[in-house]
Amino acid sequence: MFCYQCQETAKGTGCTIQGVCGKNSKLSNKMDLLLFVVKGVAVVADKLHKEGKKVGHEVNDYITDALFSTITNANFCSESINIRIYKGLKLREKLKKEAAHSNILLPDIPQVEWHGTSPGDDNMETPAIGVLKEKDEDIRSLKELVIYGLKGISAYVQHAMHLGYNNEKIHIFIHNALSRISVEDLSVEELTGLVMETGEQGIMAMELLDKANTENYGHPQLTKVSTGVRNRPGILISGHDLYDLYQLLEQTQGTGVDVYTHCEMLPAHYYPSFKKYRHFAGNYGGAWWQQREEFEKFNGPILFTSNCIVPPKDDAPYKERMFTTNSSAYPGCKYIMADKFGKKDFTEIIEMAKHCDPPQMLENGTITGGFAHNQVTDLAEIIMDAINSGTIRKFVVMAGCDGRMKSRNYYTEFARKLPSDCVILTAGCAKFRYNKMDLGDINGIPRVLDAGQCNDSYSLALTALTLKQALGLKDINDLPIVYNIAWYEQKAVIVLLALLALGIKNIHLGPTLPAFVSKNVLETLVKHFNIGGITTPDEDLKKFGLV
Ligand code: FSO
Ligand code: SF4
Repeated sequence: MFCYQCQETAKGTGCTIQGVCGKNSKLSNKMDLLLFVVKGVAVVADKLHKEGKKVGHEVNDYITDALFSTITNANFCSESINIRIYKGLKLREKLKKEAAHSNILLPDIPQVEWHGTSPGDDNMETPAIGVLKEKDEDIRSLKELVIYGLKGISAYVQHAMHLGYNNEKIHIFIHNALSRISVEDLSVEELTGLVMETGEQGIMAMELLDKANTENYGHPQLTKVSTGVRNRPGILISGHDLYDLYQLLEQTQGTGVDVYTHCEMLPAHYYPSFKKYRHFAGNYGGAWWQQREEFEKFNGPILFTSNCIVPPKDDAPYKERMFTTNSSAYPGCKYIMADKFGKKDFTEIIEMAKHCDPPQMLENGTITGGFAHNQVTDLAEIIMDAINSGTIRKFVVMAGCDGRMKSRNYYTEFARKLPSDCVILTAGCAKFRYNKMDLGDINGIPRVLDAGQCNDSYSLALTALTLKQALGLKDINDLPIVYNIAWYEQKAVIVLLALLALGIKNIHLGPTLPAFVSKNVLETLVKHFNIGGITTPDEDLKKFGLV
């Protein structure tokens, strides 16, 4: 195996024996094979698009789901990856028939020609396909950067699609980008262009999901979320899919079971439509990587609607209470399938919950959030007054992900040491490093403004554009905003590419720079965007002009 797609990759270079995330080499190789098959489907779909043929929605569904299933911590189930491999081969053959019918010539490449062996064969003979097949380090780096960006886009688009929102242009781009990577001999310059285009599509994907979420559930509002527990059994829901949460809340009404959010589902509490459910009890625990300890204490069933799954220990008592859905899966855990209308039946989870003890209390406080673009626009006048009077001197975007590494204490320290005239803008699970600290407020504006999930980084970009307009600035980089972003997996990659596509410069990325960014690619990023890493909180506070 070779995988270097996330921040926690072994030795900061690549996992080669076993993934730090828990993915074993067999699963990793299988995911490489799935990506290989996905590329074949995309090549044929792209050819059909170019000849003006319509490609059915099953291709869009398949490719977004398959890419999402290979995101860090989304899917640990070899069997479910196998199913996707064979589904892809079948779909590709169907598309090839359509191409032949219209006399469309297809490239003669293994991704289009390979037929696999028998379904479920773990030792299937596979073509040489992994990341390292590309020998040129810079080309490999740029190709992987595009692929990781596409994985992030796929995740966001999938959540939007569940709510009935879609954008065909994004799918056509995904197919074309995968096809170009597979078929063409792209130069560094061409691939750099493709990376930037991926960022632009990332903005569209986040915009689509924002529209889907807000048109269905209203605009997030300033909200205090309880972190305590009640005395009834509960179901814990994690991940990012608001449609799953909606269905679960509907089905648990009047059952005597409460619903709690974990990690990236916390921002669901900010949406007006979810506030009406009296059994929507609060948020339980911290960031995704703390789940082993927290899930044990929760006592009730846990539903994963996307990443991030931490493989439970063999004897973990909560293992039999774990359920997955969408692109996520874990061996031995029950998978909840949607019917053809996207509806899910959560009866089994609810029935299980009824026989569980109520959650053990971990803490008893509140978390404040809900500062997505609409709420910030409502507060624009107060914020502008505070900027003009110098009460707010700087904003610091500290969006992104949290992770296990001790080095991430940097972000807690950084937030704690930030001068009192600075406000943090955040989104994603990175906030769990500082969102329970009392950092106070400025004229009633909390010093941590949480826009929501990682995809709500889109809101942070809109906030920056609103401020730029209000301050009459020509360049977004003239704003009093510093970017100090934490990354972990591929959704953070697309957020980063989207910010670059918006022309945002001077982004600091940590706790370490991506292993998949080669020396030369990094030099290009530094030259054009002045991207940098992090050092220590004290040094960086000085370097960023905050103290
Ligand atoms: Fe975090 Fe996990 Fe949202 Fe990611 S829970 S790390 S970037 O999946 O998606 O912020
Ligand atoms: Fe390693 Fe990250 Fe890949 Fe898992 S996802 S195998 S931790 S690089």
